[in-house]
Amino acid sequence: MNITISELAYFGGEPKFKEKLFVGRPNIGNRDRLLERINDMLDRRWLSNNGIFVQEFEQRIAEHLGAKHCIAVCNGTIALELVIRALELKGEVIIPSFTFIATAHALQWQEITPIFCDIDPKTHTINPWRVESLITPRTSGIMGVHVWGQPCDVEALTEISNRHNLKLMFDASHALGCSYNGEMIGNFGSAEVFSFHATKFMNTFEGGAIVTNNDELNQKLRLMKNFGFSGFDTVIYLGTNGKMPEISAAMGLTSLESLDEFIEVNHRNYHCYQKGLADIPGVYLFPVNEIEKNNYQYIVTEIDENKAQISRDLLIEILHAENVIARKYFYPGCHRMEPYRSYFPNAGLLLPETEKLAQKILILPTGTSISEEDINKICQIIRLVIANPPK
Ligand code: T4K
Repeated sequence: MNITISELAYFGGEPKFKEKLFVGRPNIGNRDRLLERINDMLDRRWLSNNGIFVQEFEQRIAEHLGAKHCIAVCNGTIALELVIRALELKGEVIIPSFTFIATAHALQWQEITPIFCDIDPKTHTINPWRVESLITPRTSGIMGVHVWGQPCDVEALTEISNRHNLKLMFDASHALGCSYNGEMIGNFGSAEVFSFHATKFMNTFEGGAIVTNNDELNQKLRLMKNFGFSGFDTVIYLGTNGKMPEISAAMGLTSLESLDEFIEVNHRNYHCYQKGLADIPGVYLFPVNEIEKNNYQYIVTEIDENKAQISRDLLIEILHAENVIARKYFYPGCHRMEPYRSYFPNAGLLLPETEKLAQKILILPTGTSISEEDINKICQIIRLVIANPPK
């Protein structure tokens, strides 16, 4: 691609991509296997309520993570709500503000106040040293988020929660297939929650799972996700409908069969971006710690406006005009979204790193729908724009 700045779509040229390139385009496994499973499901007329696909899916996830129990549910948000309730969290729970809004809403939905903690700018995850200063007599727990699959400082958070007698859980929505100190995410805190939403690198259309090594919690969660039923006519616990349908588990089993391939493609794409973005002033690719296992599902960059001499927002507009639908996850931070913005209008004062990162973050497309050629073109566009910053 040999073009000048004036040929970019933002300045009146043709978009360099005919089709939109999305962050979070679903990865699809083997279609024939999926359709076979769907036909089997239809033949058996078993569509939900702990069918054989859900049971097999739970077993495969638990095996993959080396954990005792996996409880499959209908989405990641319900999974968070169930764990919060099963752990009997109340009062206040400390979470990062730099996360998808579901992390905060899952608490507030149950009238528990999310207390927003700042992040460590090097890892984008909750800063354990800031957590401690936010603990009050109303605090009942801490929820870390392994954002981008980058593990929290699990050791420090475990130590703090033990010392203050607080419950610890993790929102691991991004972290399937990632490890911390060589152990798979899924094995930390009282429980960890995964999302298998369509936009996650492994999807079940909609879906989620709770993974725990705690037998009692497992039993409780299994009751809670099915209205508290313990038999045909017996309800022994308060519950909701959190069940994963069979069609989602069919997709999940099929996706799991291609998991290694999805990760390999994401890995290849990450290295392609690494090369393509190298030495562009003001563009920083968030590094993946390659000593651990990773899923590489988000291409995370930070744009330093001073060095790049263009605002992150203008760069996004230019990319969108080219049909590269880059995203600003998780701008502007939960504390600046309702209802939290109204509850805590000055929360930003205690969240300087979150505020800074939210202004710089830019997520680029990856996954099996993106080719190396696409990535090279995206990087060339960014390089061209930054070499010729629009006034
Ligand atoms: N905790 C964390 C840390 C999370 O990131 C999430 C979800 C949750 C909890 C809750 O888990 P779930 O209850 O969702 O299981 C998307 C996803 O909807 C959300 O699941 C995800 N995090 C979040 C990071 O991203 P949006 O509002 O950005 O979605 P949307 O509709 O803009 O789609 C994202 C992109 O994907 C678009 O550019 C288009 C593309 N897309 C989307 C869908 C649904 C496709 O190409 N095909 C599709 O089928 O939230």
